[in-house]
Amino acid sequence: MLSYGEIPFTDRRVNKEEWAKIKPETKFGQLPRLCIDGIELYQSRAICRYIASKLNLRGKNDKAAALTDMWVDCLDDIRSMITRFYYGPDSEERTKNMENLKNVQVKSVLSSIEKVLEKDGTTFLTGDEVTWADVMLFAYFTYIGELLHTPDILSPFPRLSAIFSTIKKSPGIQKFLANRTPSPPDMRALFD
Ligand SMILES: N[C@@H](CCC(=O)N[C@@H](CS)C(=O)NCC(=O)O)C(=O)O
Repeated sequence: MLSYGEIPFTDRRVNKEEWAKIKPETKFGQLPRLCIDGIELYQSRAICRYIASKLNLRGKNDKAAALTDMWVDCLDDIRSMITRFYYGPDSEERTKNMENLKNVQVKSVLSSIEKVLEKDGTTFLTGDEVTWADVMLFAYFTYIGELLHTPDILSPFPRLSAIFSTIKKSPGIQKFLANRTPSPPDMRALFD
């Protein structure tokens, strides 16, 4: 969200040892944390929503903002459906679940969402203007594409793909992608 809005920031990553030192001083014992405007903010969606407010991406009125929040929660459900199994230890059950998520469950949810977009006939998730839900769609599906090793996961869904591409082409995201630290093939390595 910060990159999309071209708001300069310091992206501080911590290793396991640093995290053990920092954790007790965090509000809920978790990251991410955003220090901004004299406040210390936790919870990723609350953080993104705050930045979205600064960028006028919450939706043009209360109804549009509610629909935008709805889409963000809907996308977050897909992320959580995957991460629930992804971050578990290797097992036959995990392999089976991941295959099923990749080949059946995620496609089925995406197909339902694509139908909703077709029916609504809007360019973006909430109407014809970009909102933070569209930026989150890009962020979530970049992450999900990496988790499932299927970067083209949205390609069978033209409306979702079009939103993803529009956000990807924005100057802030192009800069972010050019400078981004590559993710490891198995994201569980980040927590070793
Ligand atoms: N609901 C929180 C979840 C945050 C969360 O689960 N953070 C994990 C990393 S992804 C964490 O800080 N884990 C370290 C720990 O629990 O020690 C959010 O969206 O920010």
